[in-house]
Amino acid sequence: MTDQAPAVAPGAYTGPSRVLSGVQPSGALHLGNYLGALVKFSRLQHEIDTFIFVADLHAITVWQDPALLAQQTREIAAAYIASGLDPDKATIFPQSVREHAELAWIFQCVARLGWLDRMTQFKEKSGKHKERSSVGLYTYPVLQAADILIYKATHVPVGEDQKQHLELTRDIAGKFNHDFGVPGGVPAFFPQPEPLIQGPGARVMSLRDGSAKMSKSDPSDYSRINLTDTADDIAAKVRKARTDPEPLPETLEELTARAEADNLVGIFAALAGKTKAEVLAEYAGKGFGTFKPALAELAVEKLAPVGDRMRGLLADPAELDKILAKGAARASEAAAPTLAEVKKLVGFWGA
Ligand code: AQP
Repeated sequence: MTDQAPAVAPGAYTGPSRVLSGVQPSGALHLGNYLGALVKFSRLQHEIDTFIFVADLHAITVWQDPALLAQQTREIAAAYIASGLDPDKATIFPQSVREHAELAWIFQCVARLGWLDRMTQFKEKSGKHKERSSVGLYTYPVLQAADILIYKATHVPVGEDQKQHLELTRDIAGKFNHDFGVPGGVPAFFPQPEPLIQGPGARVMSLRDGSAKMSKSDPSDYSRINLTDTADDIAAKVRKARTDPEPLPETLEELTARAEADNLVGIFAALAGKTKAEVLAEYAGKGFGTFKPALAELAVEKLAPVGDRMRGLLADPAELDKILAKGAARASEAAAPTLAEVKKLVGFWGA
């Protein structure tokens, strides 16, 4: 047993590849969630066994109205399906299947306080009133490690803001393998999951401030494009997005120095399935008077059908509940053997 994250795991992980990720049911989904997470999920389901959950356990780290939480959970499930996840292919489920929380407790005893102290998201989210934050908000990355490792997931598609938490998951996996694995054991018990953070949609910034990430909790609705926004809302938000008076530059280097312009070009690129360089090749020298309407048109073309599909799915909550219940049963079935093995490795009575 050590207090440090071991530099190397005892052996390579040789199990099958599996994808896991999730989104919190804590408010309307926005373009950042869509590009940073949702579109990646539906792409991956065709390549790897995919588990995607609605993070209701994470959501309650801050206050959620109990009268709304179940409906918010259905909304995220609807957004998954509307953006292309197929419930017959991927497992779509609520995070509150019991194995996640049970493994999270064991991981709380593996993770070190010093590791959590370094998490920047807690510092950002707790702000100046850290002593009034829930303990769950502080330990949430440990639960996230359990979410991932209970399925021995090897790949985690997330936005860039989650990179540090993924590193913590890798540290927890490494330390568990070291402390409880078969001595010198090959293969390793848990994999060291890889974050899948690529493309121009990995970090979508606020439309009002190019230095802040687009976020559900930003008080200004004009800072984000919601998946349920109408075509008129989307056009108005793009038109009002903060920019500078210069035309778009020729090179990526010049673009990087202009946060707001960089963000809009990145959004265009992600929606169009192009690189930022390709977008600049088309729009360099043109002003925002030309670029913004083109971006608004593209955003409406890509997002309006997702919003329409979401509304259609939400009109039949019983069907969404059926999908979530089936997913929960499938998830539990996949998680139970890992939890049983973990209990045995830790040495619990009766395991
Ligand atoms: N701005 C973003 N750009 C790219 N990806 C993003 N994600 C979130 N914001 C951006 C990715 O979306 C997934 C789900 O996030 P979440 O709902 O679990 O929580 P979050 O990251 O806390 O989302 P928000 O919008 O920022 O919520 P609040 O305001 O409540 O904190 C993750 O993969 C995340 O990386």
